[in-house]
Amino acid sequence: MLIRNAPDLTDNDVTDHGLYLRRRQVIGGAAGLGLAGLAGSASARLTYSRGLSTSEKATPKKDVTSYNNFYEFGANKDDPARNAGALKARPWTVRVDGACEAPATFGIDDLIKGKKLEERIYRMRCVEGWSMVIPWVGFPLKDLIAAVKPTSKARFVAFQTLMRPSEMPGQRRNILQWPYREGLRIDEATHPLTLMAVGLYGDALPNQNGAPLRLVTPWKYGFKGIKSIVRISLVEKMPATAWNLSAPREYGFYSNVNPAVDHPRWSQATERRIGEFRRRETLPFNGYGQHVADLYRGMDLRKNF
Ligand SMILES: Nc1nc2c(c(=O)[nH]1)N[C@H]1C(S)=C(S)[C@@H](COP(=O)(O)O)O[C@H]1N2
Ligand SMILES: [Mo]
Repeated sequence: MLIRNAPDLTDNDVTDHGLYLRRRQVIGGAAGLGLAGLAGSASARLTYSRGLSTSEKATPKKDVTSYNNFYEFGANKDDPARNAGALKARPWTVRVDGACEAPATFGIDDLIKGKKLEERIYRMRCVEGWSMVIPWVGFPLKDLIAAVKPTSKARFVAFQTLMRPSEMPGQRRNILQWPYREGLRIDEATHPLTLMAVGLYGDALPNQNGAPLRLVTPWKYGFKGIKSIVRISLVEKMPATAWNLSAPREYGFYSNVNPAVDHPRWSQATERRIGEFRRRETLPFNGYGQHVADLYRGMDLRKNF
């Protein structure tokens, strides 16, 4: 899986000691802010693998937490940071159901407890043509899917965001069909790169970034990374997704980053890395092709955009 000569990936999965200590300090400090769920009683065993992380410079935390897309809180980039304080991210439950033998409703802190959290520094490419490098903390989605024992009918995974217009002003307007929905094929969902993020820069996720739990699929456009998830369903048929329902010609189900397939209204060949002046070239699968290209072997990626 890991390619040794990949320039931006480390070639092993061992814990980086400096990082391990630094993160333990950060998490220890965070515990007092009500983030005990991230630390847990087994904090001594927390390891932050860097095996799948990029070594590119992370985008400053200030930008990651103030330049956001989260339409439930408004359509401008600064709306989420301004309005998401109203969201109550505790208590919080996540229902995992559908084609599985052991459907369950997890309290968010129980879900996080006992998970080996990892730091994953991933590139994120928004379909609008900008990008960031974000140090997430989370666990592989495949671990959660395995816990509910999927049946052979589980061919896709459908995700839903919280529906709570009282705390999410954007949901009082029909900008999208609420709740926000996303989906993955089961092999995409169980791919080692696919992360359930619960933290950012070593702290619990800020509300504007999708607290308390959001999806991260770094080889796909950012909108696949659905925020503030309350339901994950294993399903037989390809599920509906919010952006595809809204503009099917512009946003397909797969939404893999692809510089060769333009958005109907703009080119996808280049991107603006937040904090940089000159645009850079966009890479196929956002630079993760050596990990994920096999998932799409034989598929026409123009048709399946
Ligand atoms: N529920 C929900 N999830 C969402 C969105 C949204 O509007 N609502 N926007 C998406 C888009 S377009 C992007 S680019 C990323 C942005 O994530 P960030 O703000 O944490 O960088 O979140 C995605 N997840
Ligand atoms: Mo986006």
